[in-house]
Amino acid sequence: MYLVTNLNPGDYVGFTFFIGSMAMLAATVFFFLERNSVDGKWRTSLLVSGLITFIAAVHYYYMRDVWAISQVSPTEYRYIDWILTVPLMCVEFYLILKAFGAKIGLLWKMIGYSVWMLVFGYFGETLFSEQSVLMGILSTLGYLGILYEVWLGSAKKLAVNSNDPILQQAFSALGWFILVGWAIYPIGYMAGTDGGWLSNTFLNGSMDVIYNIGDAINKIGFGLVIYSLAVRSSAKA
Ligand SMILES: *C/C=C(C)/C=C/C=C(C)/C=C/C1=C(C)CCCC1(C)C
Repeated sequence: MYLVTNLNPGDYVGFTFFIGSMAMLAATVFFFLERNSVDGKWRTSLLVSGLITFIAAVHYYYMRDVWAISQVSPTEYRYIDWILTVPLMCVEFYLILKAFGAKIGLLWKMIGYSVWMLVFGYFGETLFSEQSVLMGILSTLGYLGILYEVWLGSAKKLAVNSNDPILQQAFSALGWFILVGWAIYPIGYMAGTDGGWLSNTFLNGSMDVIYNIGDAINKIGFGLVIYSLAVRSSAKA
């Protein structure tokens, strides 16, 4: 049975779940259809962008209903979405870096860091919510690992040594998404977990709104940046 429940006035979490599900769906159609208008070497990147928003769209449909019916944060669906989409974002990175000579080991390292980050985040929101601060710190170590690879480590070195300015721009744009866009998530976590460092501020109760904004920026925005670089690089070729 499919239940339809109206949203309450002022239910911003509900609003953003609804907008999020539509935006992810529209972005998916866009990325899939635009694949044909770019150069061959960018097609896989656009395919992965579309898969990321597709996976998110499906989860948003579920999360939106869970929220509308029960007003409970759909933590499990959220983390199932992330455990699939964050590694795919690492794949996006790898696809760009492959042109610079990246080895598959770098992809596995980044996926390892992101799984670590998400597992401890999930623990902090659920099974070990009394230790949410400790879990958040452990999770952040994984995030720092990713940041290190991208800004200082082997990924950065590969990009610096390349001579393709458009690929370098793509790499640097994705680096900024990870530094600034991904930093939105720990803010949501600190606002929403028991004893979280922002749980006594005006942000209290807005964890899902913050996560939803983060997802729109990082999944759709990230895909659009890749799209625009792909279009520019195809026009030059
Ligand atoms: C599409 C979904 C994305 C890009 C999700 C990214 C999620 C994070 C970067 C989450 C990070 C967290 C921390 C760094 C500490 C607190 C716990 C998390 C999991 C919210």
